[in-house]
Amino acid sequence: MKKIILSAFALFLLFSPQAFAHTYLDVTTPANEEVVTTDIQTIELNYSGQIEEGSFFTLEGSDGNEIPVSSFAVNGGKLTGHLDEPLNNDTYTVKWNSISQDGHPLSGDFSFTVDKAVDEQIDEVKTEEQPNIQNTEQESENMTPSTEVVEKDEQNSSTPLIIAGIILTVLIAISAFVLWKRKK
Ligand SMILES: [Cu+2]
Repeated sequence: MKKIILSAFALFLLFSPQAFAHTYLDVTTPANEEVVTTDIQTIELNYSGQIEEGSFFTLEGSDGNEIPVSSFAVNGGKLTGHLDEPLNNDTYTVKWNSISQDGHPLSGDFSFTVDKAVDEQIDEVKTEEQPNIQNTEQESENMTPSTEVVEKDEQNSSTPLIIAGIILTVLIAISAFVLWKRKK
């Protein structure tokens, strides 16, 4: 009976190492399968216990190419990797290798996605704002043509159209004023 209990205990030790002094990966930033929408330049792995210096991870893009990690820092149970540049939009896999305080090597992987707003969209918003400002300065007559321009996204060809619109509006205003004065 004792033998059975002992071997059961041994099996338990073998298959559930996490329950003992052995360290395991607890929380990561970004988390597994997280979608990050901001610039990210550090990846943090928090373990259940202390890990040894020399713990590291590799970072792979969806094409399998490795993104260099410029430096690693081990602080108690925290492994931090710093990147030279913010990550581009892609899905990344972190393959980590750490040494638990009890000397056991640990490894595993997790992945996350970077999905930031693209710069081009910011530029479009900026150029769209300009004709709108001109609209508010004038009367509402000019609203329709310039909103059409914005929808077409033709930034370069929109400028002469807007100028023509301004001239037209001014001409209409002048002739309306002249007509109104004559009637008086
Ligand atoms: Cu262990």
